[in-house]
Order: sequence, then structure tokens, then C-alpha cells
Amino acid sequence: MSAETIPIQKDIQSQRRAEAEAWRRSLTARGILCVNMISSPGAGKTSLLQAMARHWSGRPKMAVLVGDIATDRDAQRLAPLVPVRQLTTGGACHLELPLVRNGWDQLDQDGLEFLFIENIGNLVCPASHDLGEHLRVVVLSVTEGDDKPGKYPKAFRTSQACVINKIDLLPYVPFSLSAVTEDAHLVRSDLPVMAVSALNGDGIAAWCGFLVAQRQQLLRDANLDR
Ligand SMILES: Nc1nc2c(ncn2[C@@H]2O[C@H](COP(=O)(O)OP(=O)(O)O)[C@@H](O)[C@H]2O)c(=O)[nH]1
Ligand SMILES: [Mg+2]
Repeated sequence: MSAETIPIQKDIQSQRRAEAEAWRRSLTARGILCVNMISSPGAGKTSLLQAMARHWSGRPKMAVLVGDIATDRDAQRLAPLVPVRQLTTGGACHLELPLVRNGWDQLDQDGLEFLFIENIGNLVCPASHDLGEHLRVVVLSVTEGDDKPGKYPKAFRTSQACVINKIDLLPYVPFSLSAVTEDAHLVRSDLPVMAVSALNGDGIAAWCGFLVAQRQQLLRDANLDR
């Protein structure tokens, strides 16, 4: 079998990038910090969002768009706490902007300060899709092993923060916080790494404080201090 390379000389992703950039700007203008959360299945994205919603308890105001390939189970978990819409891809391994925009249109957007997007559980494909977020956060749990940043470098290189979840399990699993931090910093030397337990609340206040500071910085940069 012979292979032929056909030069198309056109960046086929450029329109998608422009759409994501336009949406990011419109969220900025409304004072909303958008956070795209990526992780492998079960790292604790939904549990972390539940813990944050409990910590903030309505202020600042957050909403969630939660992606899964099937079911609305995560939306059911979050609905008692925050405005939420389930995005169901029917099998696709990552979220794309049109589906996210569709969910956004159905959300109560009044007074929102944070929009969280829980991506499909997968450390590979979601790293290649800009959803118009200001902040990409990669969540890794201690049961997955401290060698994962180097094995999934794009997820860590394209993220602006890393949350290590399930630290309540550290006494029971071989996982080193310093080793994972070192490995993550080989991929991206300035990546903030924060350790939490969504289960018992350890580190949640510091993580929420980090997000509030990120939003304040966004508003300052856009001259929207309020
Ligand atoms: N021990 C422990 N279990 C957790 C923690 N966070 C989540 N879990 C459990 O991990 C499983 C997957 O969590 P989930 O939030 O559904 O992960 P997601 O698939 O990334 O959204 C559930 O059984 C959670 O109860 C944590 O901090 N500590
Ligand atoms: Mg989930």
C-alpha cells in the first residue's frame, strides 16, 4: 500500500479556534471565568464540583455544564447544589464548542461568576479542544499513580492548574505528591499543583481561593474590576 501526502495549506482548525476565542471574550465581558475540567474517568471531577458548591454555598455564583457519553447521572448529583445542564455526546470522547454553547443557552446565566465545564473522562482527546475556557484544569487522583503527567503530557502542558484529588487515600496507596509535582513540572514548569480531598474537604478552601484570585485577575486584565 502506498501513502500519498496531500498538502491542503489551510488550517482547518482556525475557524474553531476563532469561535472559541470569540466566546471566551464574550464570557470575559460578562465577568464570568470559564473553567474546563479534564481527567480520566473517576478522578473526582463531579465530587470536586460538589465540594466547591458546598464550600461557596451560592456565592460566588457558579453553574456547571457536565459532559458524559451517556446518562445524566452527574447532572442529577449536582442539581441540588448548582444550576447544571448535562451534555451527552452519545459516544464521542470529548466535548466540542457547539454542544457546550447549546447547554449554555439553556442555563440560567443571571449573575454568574463562574462557569465550570466537566469534560468527558479521558486524559487524551479533551486536551486538543478549546472550549472557550479561561482556565483548563487537569484533575488527577492518587489512585491513578504519580507517573501520569509524563505519560499524558498534552493534558498537563495545556492546563493552567492541576488538582491532585483523593489525598485522604494517601496512607493506603503508593503515590508521592512531590514525585507527581516534579513530573508535572517537567512537562510545564509553571503549573500550579494543588492537593485536595473532595471527600473530606481538605484543600478545598485553598483551591476555591485560587479560582477566585484567577477571576479577579481576569477582571483586572479586562478593566472590569468589580
Ligand atoms: N476517597 C475518595 N474518594 C473520592 C474522592 N473524590 C471522589 N471520590 C470517589 O471517586 C469516585 C468517582 O468520583 P466522581 O466524582 O464520579 O469522578 P468523575 O468521573 O471524575 O466525575 C466516586 O466513587 C467518588 O465517591 C476523594 O477525594 N476521596
Ligand atoms: Mg463526573
